Amino acid sequence: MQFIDFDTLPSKNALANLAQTPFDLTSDDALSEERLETYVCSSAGFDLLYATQRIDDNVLDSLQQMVDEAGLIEKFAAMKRGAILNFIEGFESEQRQVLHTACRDLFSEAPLCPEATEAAREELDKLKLFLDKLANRELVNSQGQPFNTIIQVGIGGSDLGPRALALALKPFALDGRSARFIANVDPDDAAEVLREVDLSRTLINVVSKSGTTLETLTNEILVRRALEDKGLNPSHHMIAVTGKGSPMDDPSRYLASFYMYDYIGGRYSATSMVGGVTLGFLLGFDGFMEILKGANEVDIASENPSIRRNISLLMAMLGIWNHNLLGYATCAVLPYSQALSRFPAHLQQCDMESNGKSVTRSGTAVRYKTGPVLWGEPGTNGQHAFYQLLHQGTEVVPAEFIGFRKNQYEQDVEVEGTTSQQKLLANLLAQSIALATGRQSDNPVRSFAGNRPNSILLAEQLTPRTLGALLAIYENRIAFQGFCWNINSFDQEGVQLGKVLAGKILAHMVADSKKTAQKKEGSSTEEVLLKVAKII
Ligand code: G6Q
Repeated sequence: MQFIDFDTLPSKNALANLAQTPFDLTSDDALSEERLETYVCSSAGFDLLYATQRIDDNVLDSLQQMVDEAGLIEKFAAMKRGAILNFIEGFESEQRQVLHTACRDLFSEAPLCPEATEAAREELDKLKLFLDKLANRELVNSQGQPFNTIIQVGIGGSDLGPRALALALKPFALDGRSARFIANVDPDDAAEVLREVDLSRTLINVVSKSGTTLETLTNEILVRRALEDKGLNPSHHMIAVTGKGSPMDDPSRYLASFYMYDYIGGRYSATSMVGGVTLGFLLGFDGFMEILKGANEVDIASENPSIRRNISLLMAMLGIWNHNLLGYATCAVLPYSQALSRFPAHLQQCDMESNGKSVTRSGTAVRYKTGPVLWGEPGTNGQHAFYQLLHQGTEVVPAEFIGFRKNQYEQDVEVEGTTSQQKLLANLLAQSIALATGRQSDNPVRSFAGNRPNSILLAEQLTPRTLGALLAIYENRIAFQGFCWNINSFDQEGVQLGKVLAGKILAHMVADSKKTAQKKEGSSTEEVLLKVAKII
């Protein structure tokens, strides 16, 4: 496999030339019927409508050339087959395979990385058994009642993905079941959740790949004490998901234990047991399998070498066109679905932790921009807030809209001739067009420059299957971009730094509090800051 720096790809020059005069979306009839029909890519239940990007066939051809020169499909396929792609050449680095896709490669007779899929299958079998015992009431609380709530205790990758998915799929929850999350070491995070649940009917799912994360271990103890305070036995309520051999790998402390593996990065772990236990409890085993099915469909579709037929690849390359060639610094993800309210937060981690890098695979400083700042909020709420800047600000923000033709509960109300779902979709489409075409007026206050690139990802309905697909579309988009920038999207030294610093500071705080106790005096915030600066 050849690893080539982004700025030495021959197509980069052709694209730089094309970027001098990108397609003008504000020109007369720019969004013709023909253009709207041409720039659509469909697969795994999603349509990507991208006529509102500043592209034409020449740009697409050059982006395709870039895909081929950088060997993006070859690298993606190698990743799925278990190649070690979490590495930096010549320097100490994680040196691991990247196999989150193996967790969902369960539906064909010949999985691409059989050992990893077999390991995933073993955990799924254990999960099924556990969920069956809960369903047939073999496993109940001390009063013989079924558990109705699960609290996932974890942070970062052990929280964001499962939380975003659980929130998005509430309408598909089994009767009476709910999922809650505690992540922050801020004690108020736990306090708020704990006061709202009946602990006697609650399972606590502690999730930490390393089994050493300060926030999670602290919150585990906090919840254990809360259970004990209510006279409940923690080992009858607590579940663990962790790496083999981690400090949390002690089944005697838990009602059930599940494993995740070092070849699955935290931010890519929602389809492993990190998401599986909580989502399986909430949706049932079959519901979780539907998520895996949707993700697997996209993983397969993402091997299509044609940029015009592969949604993840196309989104990756449109992102590179906007960020590296047109120079836009951020990217907004705007779901027109309240259920996806935490999805941008999950993507923010997945994308920015993966592609927020400054060295190439050979350890040299990159000479080009890598991952953009990614952010977002659900529409239409955002329209009444930050869309002002999207329409008229000096910063051009490429936008990725996400929408569904049908709402989840299928309950709706018709007001003045349209349903709420129709209003939601109409708003999405109107925003997309308005950002692209702009509006000229003699009054500068009411003028909209347009040419604000965006695309729409559209599916029928947000179900476990479509959500699995949506998740994988973005995961694979992130991988493609990282390959194209020739960076390692699969390590996270910035996060590790935070963990190390927190440990150091806390060790000093413990030592200090002993001294202060002897001297019977406290430290001012400024003194603490000064000490922290010295420690770091
Ligand atoms: C994700 C990151 C990071 C990680 C958390 C929690 O890719 O590595 O967000 O998931 O720091 O780590 P543990 O699961 O080890 O507690």
